Amino acid sequence: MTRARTVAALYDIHGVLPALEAVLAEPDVRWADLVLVGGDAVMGPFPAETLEALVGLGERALFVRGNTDRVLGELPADDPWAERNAWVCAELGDEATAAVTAWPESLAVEIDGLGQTLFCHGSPRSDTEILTRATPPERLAPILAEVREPVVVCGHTHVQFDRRFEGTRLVNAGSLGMPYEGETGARWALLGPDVELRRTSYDVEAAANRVRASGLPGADEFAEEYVLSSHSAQEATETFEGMAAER
Ligand SMILES: [Mn+2]
Repeated sequence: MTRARTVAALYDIHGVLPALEAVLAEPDVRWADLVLVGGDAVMGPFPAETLEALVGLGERALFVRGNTDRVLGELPADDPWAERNAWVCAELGDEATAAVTAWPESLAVEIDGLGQTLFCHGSPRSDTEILTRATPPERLAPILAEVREPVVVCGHTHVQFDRRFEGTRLVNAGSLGMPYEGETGARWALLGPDVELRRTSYDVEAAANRVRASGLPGADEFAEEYVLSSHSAQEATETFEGMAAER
């Protein structure tokens, strides 16, 4: 079992390198024992540079795979992100693509003050399962039934929360690159000895210009939709819970 005093949880970076650069410059990230990358790291405008920056952290970096990492190179042609997916794979190259798709689905770290903490992308049992601040007890109970760790950190829905359900503290670290928080800025979480949900502001106008010049298919839309504007947390949460109820 890996042990740490502090872990910076960086989720859903989505290749937004300017957001990652800003967060990696945070003193609490620079001094964190571990940087836990919680999946959906590269599906966006700067996949190769994002991966390089993370791998460059050396042994401090640990990786969990997200759904968009898992399907690199194999999205059906009619998927709305198929073109971006193909572009990201080409940017990464075969070796890096294979490395990303081989990341584990989850891993646990013993964190001082928190205890055993399980990091996953969607939920402990699925990288596409939706967990929000509004997920009702009847949906939470089976998801957490087999979980032994007292703390679970997830992402995928891009809205931060810190809630408790029976014996489990369930945290969503939020998203660096595609935050749905009603305001711009990168979201992440600092773990140990408590849980802090953090926001790092950065120059989103400059970042949007870099995104537009990245070559990502639909780069202008990406910059507008995810870097310059932000859906409200309430709206995103309701949308996700509606999707979850339909499944
Ligand atoms: Mn995801």
